Amino acid sequence: MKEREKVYSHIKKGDSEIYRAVSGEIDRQQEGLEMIPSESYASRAVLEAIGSVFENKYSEGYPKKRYYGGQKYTDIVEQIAIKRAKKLFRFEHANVQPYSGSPANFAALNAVCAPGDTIMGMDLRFGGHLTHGWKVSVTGKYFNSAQYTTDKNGFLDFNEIEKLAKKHKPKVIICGYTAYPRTIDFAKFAEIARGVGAYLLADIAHIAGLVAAGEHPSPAGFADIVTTTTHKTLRGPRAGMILCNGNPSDPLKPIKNPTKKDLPTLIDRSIFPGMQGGPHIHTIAGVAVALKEASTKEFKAYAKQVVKNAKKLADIFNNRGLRLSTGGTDNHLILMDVTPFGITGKEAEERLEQIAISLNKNAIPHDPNPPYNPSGIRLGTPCVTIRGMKEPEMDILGNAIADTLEDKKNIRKAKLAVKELCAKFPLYKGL
Ligand code: DSN
Repeated sequence: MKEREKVYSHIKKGDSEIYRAVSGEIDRQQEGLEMIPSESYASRAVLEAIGSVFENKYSEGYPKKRYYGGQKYTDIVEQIAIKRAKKLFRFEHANVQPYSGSPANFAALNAVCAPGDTIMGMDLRFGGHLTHGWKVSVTGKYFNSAQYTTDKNGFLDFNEIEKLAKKHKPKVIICGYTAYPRTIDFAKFAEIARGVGAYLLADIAHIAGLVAAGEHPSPAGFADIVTTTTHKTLRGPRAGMILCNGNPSDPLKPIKNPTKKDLPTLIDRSIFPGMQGGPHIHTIAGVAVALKEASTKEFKAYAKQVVKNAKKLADIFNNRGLRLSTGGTDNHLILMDVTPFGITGKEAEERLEQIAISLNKNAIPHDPNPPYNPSGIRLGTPCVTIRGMKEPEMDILGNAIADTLEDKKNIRKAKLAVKELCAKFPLYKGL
């Protein structure tokens, strides 16, 4: 029996429709290249943890303070995840219960803001996230949202950010992005936040794996609150975390005039009972496994190569005269204006799908086109790096992408190049 049939034998027997979909998705992931920069491949150990019997367990509350019985092993798992998160990211407190990044962001804001308070994050169209105060998000409805943008080349403009902070006096300034290819200067943000008495929230979802491995400066020592997902460069399951400094106090004791030292309590209360019910302990088990993996030297080597690969791709694109936002990258992602090819981001995404590369259309800073049909594409290197690809493969890949964007006639040859790379760098080998 093939390993796949063995691993999924119960679904195969009990629900052939879902088995076919699972099997099809394994094939799709193995036979194509994933270049969406917010995606990665969880290890088999992480997959086993999230598929474990912790799935069956309710554990509302926090370790040693639960509302249900039978918590001997859930407490062990959550405490291990907390301990590993604190150590890896160098913060004194970690809440590992957020279901994902969006709830983590809302919970962090809800912890320190009352409805109507002002928050300030980057405009979605420039690389911010919905939950950084964009108008259709609850964070843009529930709070008063001021938004900053970038300069004309796509770089953070700290003069503008400081000016806006002084004007709007936000309670929270948010840094951290979904489409920013450059290093974030957390020290500069902290200075601006201090100057206006704001909390600094760093959403490091995209770069968490790079931060863990020392490939991007850490927000530790600068940000008051850090939010992150665990499934992007960090390579864990789909979940979120919130980090801050201090120790939680008595959960039942009211806090009259909260200060920074109350952040752990405020954040814990905001997650539960504020926003969520029972934590997904099976996912937290996967987070714990991923955090252990992220502290290894193999992970450090992966994170280093992610950045090297992105830089190599950017070099290839630049050599071929393609237009990159900010002119290149310092991290895992590249934002490219595809309009010089006479196509939009949507068409570029569709064309690259034909050569089995998944990436996403994306607005570029100061984009004249609407978000559903923007001028750019966003691509990243975590997944191809996990498969073992290095600079020579980026050469092949970069040229295949550029050829495809340049002329539809090149699709056949580019598709073959991608197919060869997939075969040479297998994913979940044997599955
Ligand atoms: N959806 C994520 C991304 O692709 O960047 C952000 O949450």
